[in-house]
Amino acid sequence: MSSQEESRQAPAQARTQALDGWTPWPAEMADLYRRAGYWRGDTFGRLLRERAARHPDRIALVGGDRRLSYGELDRRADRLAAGLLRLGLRPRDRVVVQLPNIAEFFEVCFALFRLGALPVLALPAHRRAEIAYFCEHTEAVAYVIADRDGGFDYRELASQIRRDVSTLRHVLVAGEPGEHTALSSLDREPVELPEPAAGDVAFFQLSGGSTGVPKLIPRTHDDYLYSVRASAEICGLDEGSVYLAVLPVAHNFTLSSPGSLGVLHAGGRVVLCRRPSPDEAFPWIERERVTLTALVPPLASVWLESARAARHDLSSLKVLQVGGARLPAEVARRVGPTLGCKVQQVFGMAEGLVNYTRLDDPDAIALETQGRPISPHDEVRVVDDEDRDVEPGQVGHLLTRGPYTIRGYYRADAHNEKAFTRDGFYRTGDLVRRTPEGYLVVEGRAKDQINRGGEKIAAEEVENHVLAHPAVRDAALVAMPDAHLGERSCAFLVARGQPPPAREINAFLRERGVAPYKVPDRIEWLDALPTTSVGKVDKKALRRWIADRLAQGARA
Ligand code: OOB
Repeated sequence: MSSQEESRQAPAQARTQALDGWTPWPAEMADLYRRAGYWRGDTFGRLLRERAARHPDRIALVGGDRRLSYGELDRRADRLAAGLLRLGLRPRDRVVVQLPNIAEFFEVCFALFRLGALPVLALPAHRRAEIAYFCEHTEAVAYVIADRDGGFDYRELASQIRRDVSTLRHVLVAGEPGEHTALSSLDREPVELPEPAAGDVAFFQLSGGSTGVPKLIPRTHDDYLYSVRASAEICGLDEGSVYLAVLPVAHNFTLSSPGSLGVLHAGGRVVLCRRPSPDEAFPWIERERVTLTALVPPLASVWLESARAARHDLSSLKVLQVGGARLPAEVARRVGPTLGCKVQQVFGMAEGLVNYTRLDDPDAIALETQGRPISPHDEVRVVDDEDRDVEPGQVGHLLTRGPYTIRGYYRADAHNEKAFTRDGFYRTGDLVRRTPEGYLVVEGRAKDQINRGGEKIAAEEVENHVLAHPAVRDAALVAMPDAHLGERSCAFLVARGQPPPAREINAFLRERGVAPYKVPDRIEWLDALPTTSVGKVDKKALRRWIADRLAQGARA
């Protein structure tokens, strides 16, 4: 085959050098995933182009008072890409994107995909500490924000970040730009842009994490689009699907499981909801005849409560997905009778692997398991502390590798040694058991993390922030049970001298720019932290102590 023919047949495979700090799949696995038809050489930019060509006038996005057709979204992505190029952005430049659930999120992401620049998807709750880290670690050249959201002014945060991060050249604002650049000003005649390679990194997700600093997850067009396509199929999406994005759009669950991208892939409609409360979501469901949405367990409970007295017509809902944290079977059982739709459990992770209960599963599976993997090529192992497979049905550590699970975090060599096995399995940190039918039940967690109603808090990260306070000598953050959120965080602290009031510690953390959900829900002062026989902090004892204490309080 001449080289010309080769490049015509597989333009997306025309690889340049891999992005530094990224761990690609071994060549033989990449071949396998291509041969199996999982990796098709498609890109996000082309996906939108094709859908827009097929049905330009159909509505793709609804949010606030905006309604964008596929054709309009496609054009806007082209014009914004041209504007970004003119501004000086280049392929592979990293761009931290922190937007609420508004149409601009998709305009910006698709524009960056077209340009080959790499979005780093931050969450609206992140503050100075997290954003500065993402910008520094990725050497981001631009930061995209909304002017204000939920009473918070992102422009002020951006001004601080610009002062602190030397690589950052542009702050782009959806809405009133203040001293920054308005996104709406970046509108140029489309220009011809080279297609990024499908096997290359397309963007970064964030890890819930369990270490001192957050980890970044590089996802390729090939791997992510496979998970999107397969998810859309498992969830039965088609052109009539209407998805309500309630959780933050940038989260893996909302974005791709099957989420907004799954619905855009299927030619359906994405409705963007700014707040997850029933007050805001229910009217959208009625007005747009929403068929599918995704919630974390605490929100599902709140919705079920409100739905009983709802004045809105929710009858269009066919599937309610719940994931991000363990859904109690009692809550799962109430979904059908209360909302008149199916419940689907989703156990996924930004690193890759996503499990779904299937829509035709019997209740015993749909209500009591967290689903099974997307792909026949998702390899799942359940092992003991020495990485030996446990007996079938026993609880162990979940390890996984496959066609859409990363082989390493971005620029994190030392951590990758621990987070992945030598043969490339990701250590999820979850404790699971596998049913005879191959479904997973999440039984607990071995990672040092708090799952606060689906929001993940890395204990070490918060401990490091608390330890920066001059009055704190020692710190351990653990999960405590909570009737509503499942878990909340409790910080056990040892003072140097007189312990300051808890509110002083919390104010200190806010001042350091730590995201509000990471600020401890409770602080307990001790003379010393308990230790295990090998001298490590005995977090098990701390968890037991606070759980007992709360149980006593509840009885009293
Ligand atoms: C999702 O992704 P992340 O990256 O925020 O968090 C992943 C972790 C898992 O390792 C597990 O510890 C926990 O969240 N988790 C669940 C769960 N779903 C996630 N634990 C128990 N039951 C579940 N159903 O949370 C995520 C990504 C894609 C789809 C859905 C959730």
